[in-house]
Amino acid sequence: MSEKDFIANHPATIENGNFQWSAPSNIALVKYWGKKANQIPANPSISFTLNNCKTITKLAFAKKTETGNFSFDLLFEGKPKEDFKPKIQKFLERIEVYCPYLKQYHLTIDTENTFPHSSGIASSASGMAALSMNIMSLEKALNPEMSEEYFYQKASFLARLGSGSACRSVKGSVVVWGNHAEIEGSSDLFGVALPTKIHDNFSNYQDTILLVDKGEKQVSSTVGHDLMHNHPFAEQRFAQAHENLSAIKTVLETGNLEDFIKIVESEALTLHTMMMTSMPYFILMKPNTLEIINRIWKFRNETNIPICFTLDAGANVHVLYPENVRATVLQFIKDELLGYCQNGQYICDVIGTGSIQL
Ligand code: 2P0
Repeated sequence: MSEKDFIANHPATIENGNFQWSAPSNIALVKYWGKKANQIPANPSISFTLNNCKTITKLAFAKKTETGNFSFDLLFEGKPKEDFKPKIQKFLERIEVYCPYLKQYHLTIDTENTFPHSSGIASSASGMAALSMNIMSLEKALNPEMSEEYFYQKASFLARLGSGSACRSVKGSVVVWGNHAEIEGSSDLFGVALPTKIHDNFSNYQDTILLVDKGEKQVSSTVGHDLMHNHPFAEQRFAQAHENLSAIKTVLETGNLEDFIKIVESEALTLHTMMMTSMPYFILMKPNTLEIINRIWKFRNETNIPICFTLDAGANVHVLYPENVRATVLQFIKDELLGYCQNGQYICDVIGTGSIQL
């Protein structure tokens, strides 16, 4: 598939209607950090799709007479939210060439998250994915012949243009985004479900998100990605991501949790190392992030329970572990880790399957 395959030319034959989709957040195991023009990733990444942290978006559309500009209202939890509008406007402009029919409609986008606003959990992945699913439902209504494969590929393609990681929140439990020599069908343009059988060790894999710092992001992801241009270690990092993706593909097939832990924790620390070694430089962890990591390592050494951590571009910690140790790990988290969380807050999540039409 190339970009041109995603250009739609369907007349806007429907007067009005509405759709509603939920889309989950995702947590990267091999991280996307650095991008080229047009939201093309500098390296391939892979993520677990989450289940409970999600955005629910309703899109209502009504034909209008003036078609020169985009026209939309943006509601967050039912109330107008002006400060979200510029991001949506930019997104619509980016996808205009692929979805020209959108200018024929007035759109009402009504969106909400299942996780607390400003929890430090990025809503851009789930938000852009949920909006893209709705847009594709509209496109499918205009073009009922569309195949299911195309529907999901283009939804992921559009989501990527909104926010890179959003393309991994469309379909599948383990999603790869970015060309990788050993993963058939992988693409820089959209995410694809890892096309191999995942070992049972990863069924219902748990992700408990410890909210260490719920404040505004210190560095936007756009700025962060940008810092990989002219970064002294960029080329080595991009090569390493390809190697780690090869290795984790094998791990996901064989169920080797020891190797899983090594790759996932190393990826998280590498992401943060890139931020510490860029110019300007940033430390995105907080003291409590390090306390939690040390507690996790101590617990793992003492119990041999295969729990590990990963991080996004912030201070919160994602604690990953298999379902069969859930009770023990949750007790450990409550006893030893919640004291390091802001107001003791955490979110229990589990690997999910992607977007759902409601
Ligand atoms: C990831 N992150 O793979 C990496 C790891 C955060 C840490 O993708 O500029 O919001 O919208 O394409 O997707 C966060 O960056 O960036 C991110 P844009 P995005 O999940």
